[in-house]
This record gives sequence, C-alpha cells and structure tokens, in this order.
Amino acid sequence: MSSPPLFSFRNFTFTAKMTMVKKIEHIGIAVADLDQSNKLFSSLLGQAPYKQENVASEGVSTSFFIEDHTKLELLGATNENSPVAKFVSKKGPGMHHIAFAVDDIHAEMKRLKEAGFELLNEQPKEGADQKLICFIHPKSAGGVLVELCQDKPH
Ligand code: CMX
Repeated sequence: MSSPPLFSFRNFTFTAKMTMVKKIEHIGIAVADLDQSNKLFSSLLGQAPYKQENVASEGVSTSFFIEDHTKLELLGATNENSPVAKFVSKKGPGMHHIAFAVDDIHAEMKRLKEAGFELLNEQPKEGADQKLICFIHPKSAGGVLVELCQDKPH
C-alpha cells in the first residue's frame, strides 16, 4: 500500500517513504589556482588529494579529498569559457555546488523536471570520478547549484 501524501509542491507530491536523494556525494569548491588550493586544503584537512582528474567537457581540473565519506572536490578552470572561470571572476573562489547521490539519474531528472526544477542538461553527462551527472540551475533550487550524480554502470 502506498504512503499517504504529506504535502505537494509544484507538481510533486511527497510521501513519507520517499527518499530520492541518498546522501551528499560531494561538495564542489571553485578555486582560482588548483595547485595553491591543493596545498591549502591538504593543510586544512591533514591529507593530500586522493585523486586528480581533468574533465575537458566541463573545462575543469578537479582534485578530490576525503575518499570514504562526503568528498570535497576542488574545481579549477582550464579555460576562460569554463563555468568555473566565470564563477571565480564574478564571486571569487568558494562554495560552488552540492552534489547529491542518486540511484537512477534518469528517473530523478524526470521527477525534478516535472516538479519545475530547471535542468541544465537534458541527458546525463559524463562527470569526474566515474559518475553520470546532471546540474540544476541555482535560480530554481534556492540559490544553490545542485548536481545529481549516479555511479556509472560498469
Ligand atoms: N551557485 C549559485 N549561484 C550561481 C552559481 C553557483 N555555482 N553560478 C551562477 N550563479 C548565479 C549567478 O550569481 C547569477 O545570479 P544573479 O543573476 O542573481 O547575478 C545567475 O546564477 C546566473 O549566473 P551567470 O554568472 O550569468 O552564469 P551563467 O548563467 O552563465 O551560468 C550556470 C550559471 C549555473 C548555468 C553555469 O555555471 C552552469 O551551467 N553550471 C553547470 C556546469 C558547471 O558548473 N560545471 C563545472 C563543474 C563541473 C564538475 O563538477 O565536474
């Protein structure tokens, strides 16, 4: 038997048993200089990045910290058209996005689109760290750039 509705928002009716987002997968931090920031955050966290990856499609180089829990992803722009270059030039370095882990990114994209959230890509894209990703515009998500990510099927 399905759970009774708790509340509705836009086209979405929420019931008690729903848990679409599993956890915060990572927090993205935009940086002006990735090498310098690697040193800063290594010193802050008491550990070196466990992984560094270039994501050409997003125009970023990334470093990941804290492997087994909610990760921290540093994002350095690799070209001037990168969203991260624009962000840093307008706002300076800082918190850039929150990424939520989901099991089925297609289903979540459909659900969120129907609920009125503005998806920034129509199909999942390949992101860093073996993920399929989709971004949601901060203007439709309370001022926060949200990333959905699902582990890429092997
Ligand atoms: N968090 C919160 N608000 C943000 C934001 C962010 N990261 N980036 C932009 N905004 C806000 C701006 O402040 C601006 O608000 P105002 O109109 O009130 O000034 C508004 O969104 C529009 O911003 P903009 O500077 O004009 O930027 P664009 O519209 O050109 O792009 C966005 C914004 C979110 C659509 C673009 O950055 C984007 O497509 N992001 C998704 C892809 C991405 O960020 N890739 C890099 C990370 C990749 C990775 O993690 O691997």
